[in-house]
Amino acid sequence: MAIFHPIRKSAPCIKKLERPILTPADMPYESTLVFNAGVTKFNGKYVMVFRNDYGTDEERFLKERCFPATSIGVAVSDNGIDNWQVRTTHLFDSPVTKAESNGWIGRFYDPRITVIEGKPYLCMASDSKRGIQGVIAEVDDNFEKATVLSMSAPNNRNMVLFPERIGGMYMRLERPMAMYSDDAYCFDIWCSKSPDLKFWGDIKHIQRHDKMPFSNDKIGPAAPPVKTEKGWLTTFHCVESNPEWGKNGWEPRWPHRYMGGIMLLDLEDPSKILGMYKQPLLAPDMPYETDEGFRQNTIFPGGMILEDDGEVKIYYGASDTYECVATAHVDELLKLCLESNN
Ligand code: BMA
Repeated sequence: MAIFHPIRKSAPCIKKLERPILTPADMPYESTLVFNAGVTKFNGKYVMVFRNDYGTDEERFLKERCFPATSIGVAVSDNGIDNWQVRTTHLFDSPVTKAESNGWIGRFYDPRITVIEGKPYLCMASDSKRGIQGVIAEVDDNFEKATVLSMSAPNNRNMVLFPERIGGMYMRLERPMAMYSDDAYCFDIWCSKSPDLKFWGDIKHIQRHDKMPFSNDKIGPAAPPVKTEKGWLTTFHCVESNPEWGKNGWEPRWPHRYMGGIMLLDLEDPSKILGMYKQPLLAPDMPYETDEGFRQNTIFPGGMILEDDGEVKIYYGASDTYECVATAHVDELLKLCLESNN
């Protein structure tokens, strides 16, 4: 096991399970990596929409250096923890056709789910030779068919929708990738508004990637925000890079550690941060996060559910290989965000 310094640990209030909750071995179809899922509670069931990369394995990947195909799969569970029933059909498979994507050919990945006014929507990233766009799609109530509503301009990889309109407008967090900033690149978190989920504007800057206390590289929105009395509780991912971190998974070099952070945004104006935990909420510290899989030390949260009893389930991809869940009480998470000496 590679030990990275400084050592980072998940917040003390976080409970993780012994093993991931969904893996490539659980798939009824070809699968190499199952990760970066969105999860919601819908009509009494937990619905997970996940990324499935397939068409290679470790040996082939080392020669060809690519994942030829990605599909977006669906799994359903009664308790959000185990017994996930994986559907045999996908919402999307690559290459995504022109008809499915308003003229796009490529792949969709990293889905997040938000239910707004009783209707589920997906945010995804899409790749092509002309850049990365953020995709918003509506999904039918059975999670059998998704239809693209809008796509952002390149390059914008991480978008999440708020679960209700704020001041009459739909809102999203997003992470455009600016190339001509005063830094070599500028991967910050922004937020914008829309009257109809298609036209987006009134963009406001939220958080700089280069002002993070425990990372020094990109940041981006993670799971869709959850409403609490104190504000919008929301996770983000952040990347710590160090050229000395060499082999860290299948590739000869992967000098990065991805972690999950948590912050609280103002209920009426979510472009205002009310508080942020100054340490990682989720750091890679379980063997399946540090010692197994494609890209080790990679935590990528995509789903967060607040239960009636105050338990928060946080779903995240680990090692770009598995889907996992961690839990914490909402009061503890709020305390992390609001207590200044963290
Ligand atoms: C990001 C995305 C994610 C992935 C992460 C770590 O840029 O591609 O899907 O989890 O890198 O590999």
